[in-house]
Amino acid sequence: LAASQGVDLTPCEREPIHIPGAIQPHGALLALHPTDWALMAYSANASTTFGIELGDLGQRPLDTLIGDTLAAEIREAFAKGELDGANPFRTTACLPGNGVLMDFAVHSHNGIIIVETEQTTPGDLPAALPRTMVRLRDASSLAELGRLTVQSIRALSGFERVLIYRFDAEWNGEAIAEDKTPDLEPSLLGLHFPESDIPRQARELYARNHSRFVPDRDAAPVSLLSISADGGAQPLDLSFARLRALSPVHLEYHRNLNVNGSMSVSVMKHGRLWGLVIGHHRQPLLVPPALRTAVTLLVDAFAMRLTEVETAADWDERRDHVATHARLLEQMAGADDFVPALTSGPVTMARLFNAGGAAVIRDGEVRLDGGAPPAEVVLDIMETLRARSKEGEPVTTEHLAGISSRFVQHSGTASGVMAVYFGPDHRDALMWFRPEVTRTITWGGDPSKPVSFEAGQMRILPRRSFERWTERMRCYSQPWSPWTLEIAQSLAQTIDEVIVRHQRKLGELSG
Ligand code: BLA
Repeated sequence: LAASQGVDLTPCEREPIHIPGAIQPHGALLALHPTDWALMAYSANASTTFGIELGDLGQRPLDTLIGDTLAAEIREAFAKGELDGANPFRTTACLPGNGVLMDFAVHSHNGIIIVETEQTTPGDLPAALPRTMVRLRDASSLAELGRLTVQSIRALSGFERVLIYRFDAEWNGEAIAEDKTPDLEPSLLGLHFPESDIPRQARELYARNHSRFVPDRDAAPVSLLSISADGGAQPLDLSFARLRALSPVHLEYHRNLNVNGSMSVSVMKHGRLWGLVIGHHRQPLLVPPALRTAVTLLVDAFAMRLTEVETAADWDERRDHVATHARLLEQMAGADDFVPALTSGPVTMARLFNAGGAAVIRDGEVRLDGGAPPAEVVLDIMETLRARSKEGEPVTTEHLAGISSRFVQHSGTASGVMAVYFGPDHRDALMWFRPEVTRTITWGGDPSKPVSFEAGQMRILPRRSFERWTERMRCYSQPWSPWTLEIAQSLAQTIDEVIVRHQRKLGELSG
């Protein structure tokens, strides 16, 4: 799981996707020098777009290409420092050469002004947008927020499928919300994909530039031509260019997925890439510029509500756990012996922490509750973990097999373990076990045949991805949130106090 944190880059991570030397053909690009506004580079389709002879392009000042007014606006925006790549200058204007209405996005990056333009039609933001925003504002859970987001973005954009893809701590991903046309099979909801499907440099770029639209996967990219004296020694950095041609490797992935038109819009939370809203279309799909803006606004609205609904969900889960914890304390208070009180009362400790099972170890004796390895293995795990813990500090692991390979065979019940210690010299313990994560995935069909897709290309790559993900996640459990440890420790502390009180009572009796 640590592969992505190392310094070694995989071939996928090595592709310099920010300098492809080409753009997608549904627009044209001009790169200008900010001091004299001279043209440094242009896309090979620029002469057609601007209605100007190719040979003349380099000689023409910006004003004659895009009009005096727009050129002046861009210069002013640049002077005010308002050509930020993440928040480009946007406008529509008719080209002086041919009168065609164009959408413009202009930004400056690494000291170069990049003007991108594509044909558009007059129109306002979609009328449905305000109502959708209100619905998103009122959503009370991640599930509801996600569902509303994918539904409204699909309705707005026309994609056949819209997904919310959430990254985990290791950058694997899961499709947590989906809206799709009924004849698009299979559903990808709940499927997991490995970290490598969206390599590191892509994630880093997506954290800075928040959207990508590919209207036509198979459209031949248009080369960038340089007219600077040095022949363009530096390839033009398209990190923030909306027309950037996407990686051919990734386009191949989409070919295998039977996806043609696509989009991905970044969901940012606390400055970090939390996930993507992904759009799929089997045919080419050109989402007009104004609708693209609407889509990105909705994704931003989703992102702004995220922290709130996730925090609320976290609190709900915590509250349930606090209630269970309280029940366990009550059961212990009413019992002579706390071990059965924890493991065989109406509520047992395995109910906590989405664990498959739990155990109490006291004086070398093991009491199991739910799905757990055999008692002697539980003792072995306890000793192994204690050897790694300082002064009886609690231990959690989501990958017990990584601590010792002899536990691999128990990953079905104990891929992850939490142990909190109590008693004299911390020799006793409460333990919780979590199974291997792949077994806890909900699949529509037979879990042993997780992707029973029919023949055909579409079905193959996600399945391989899933298999790679499964391989990576072998012997891993879900990670333990910090608050689970707090509750477990509080339980162990109570037991310590109970024991101490009991011993004091015994002392009083004998004294
Ligand atoms: C990029 N990979 C991406 C992107 C997505 C995925 C969403 C963002 C680009 C976009 O907007 O389409 C992956 N797409 C998915 C997944 C689903 C989906 C998981 O629809 C599931 C629902 N990809 C690989 C391998 C390599 C790879 C093995 O699977 C490398 C050899 C590369 N993926 C790769 C690269 C990019 C990418 C290089 C960057 C594309 C770019 O922005 O230029």
